This record gives sequence, structure tokens and C-alpha cells, in this order.
Amino acid sequence: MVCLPSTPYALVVKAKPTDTSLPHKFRVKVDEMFHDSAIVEIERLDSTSGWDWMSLTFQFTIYTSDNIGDDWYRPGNGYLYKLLPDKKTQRLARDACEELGGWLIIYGEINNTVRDKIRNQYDQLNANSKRYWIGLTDIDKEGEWIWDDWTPVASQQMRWKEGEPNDSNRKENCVVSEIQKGWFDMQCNLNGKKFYTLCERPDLKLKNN
Ligand SMILES: [Ca+2]
Ligand SMILES: [Ca+2]
Repeated sequence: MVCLPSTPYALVVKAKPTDTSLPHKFRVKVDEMFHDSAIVEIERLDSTSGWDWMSLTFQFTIYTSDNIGDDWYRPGNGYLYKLLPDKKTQRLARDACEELGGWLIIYGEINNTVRDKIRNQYDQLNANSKRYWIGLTDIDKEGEWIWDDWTPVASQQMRWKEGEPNDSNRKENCVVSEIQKGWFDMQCNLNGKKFYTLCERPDLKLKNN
């Protein structure tokens, strides 16, 4: 943990087993923050027994303020959304969201009501804007789809288009969502294949209340 001059505005923490082949799903809650440490509660959700010990890897995202402008969409689920104006490869799309304090949209915990709101919000845009990267990949192990918050995708969360994912040329490890149609896998960093970027970030005002 880094030592900051003052207590951070907010902290987002994610956890996964260091051995990623182990089954896992964690809820991580930040109880208290200080300028040089934090108290974090970790709850394992997928199982209450079966492992005596497990080595965990954490990622901490520190927010020093919440000055983000007012062009983020707020559907009321504790997160904010923003569609970036130009098309990018997945790697550059992911970097762009990180620069904004977020990540590519993760549909893991999004219920159908919020999913419809997000879809309607961006459905007003022209057809070319309707394909965007989502935070889902099977880059570590072919066919094992993991959200970028390190939780595995559940079968009821999947929205694959017919015939997808097909891992074309054995190179497709990133995912594009097409509004109204579903997901397809695609090469992460192929220059000719650029799509829009839908970023998600925590609604820090809500989380701090
Ligand atoms: Ca793949
Ligand atoms: Ca494909």
C-alpha cells in the first residue's frame, strides 16, 4: 500500500486467487481508509468450505477526488457510464477507461432493469456507435471467460450472438457487445478492428454517503 499525504477520497479493491485456476468469487468491502493503510473485508461468495488456505492477489485503485465532469450516465446502480467518441482497439479502449478512473463495462452484477436503461441510453446513437468493447476476456485460458473485475462469467449473464464465441483463427480473446444483438469475441489488438469504448466507474459520491 502506498503512503499518501492525506486519506484518499475513495478506494476500490478487487481480489483473486493467485493461482487463477482455482474457483473463486469474492466480495471486497472497504471498511475504513487512512493515508497509509485501509481496512478491507473480503467475503468468499462461491464456497464456504473446501479450502484451508488460499493465496490472494489484490488490486487497489485509489481515487484522490471525484472531479469527473457531468457527462457520465447514471442509471442508479452505483456506477457511472460514458461512451467515448472514437473507435479503438481493446487495449487502447481499456487504457482510456483506466485514465478516467474506470474500466470497460462489466455486465456481471448488472440486473436486467439497469441493462435495459444502459441499452436505451446508447441505442439513441447511430448504428456505428452500437458496437463497443466490454470488460470480458478469455486471454488467460481459452474458453474460460473472466470479467475484468476478476469474477468468472455466470451462464445466466452470457449474451453471445449465435455462433459466438468462435475464437476465429484461435486469436479472439476480447469481447464486443452489439446493442440489441449480443456479444461476439474479437482479436484484442487488431488495428483494422476498432470499436467504441463504454467505460464504467464507481459512483463515488454514492459510495461515500
Ligand atoms: Ca479466445
Ligand atoms: Ca468471433
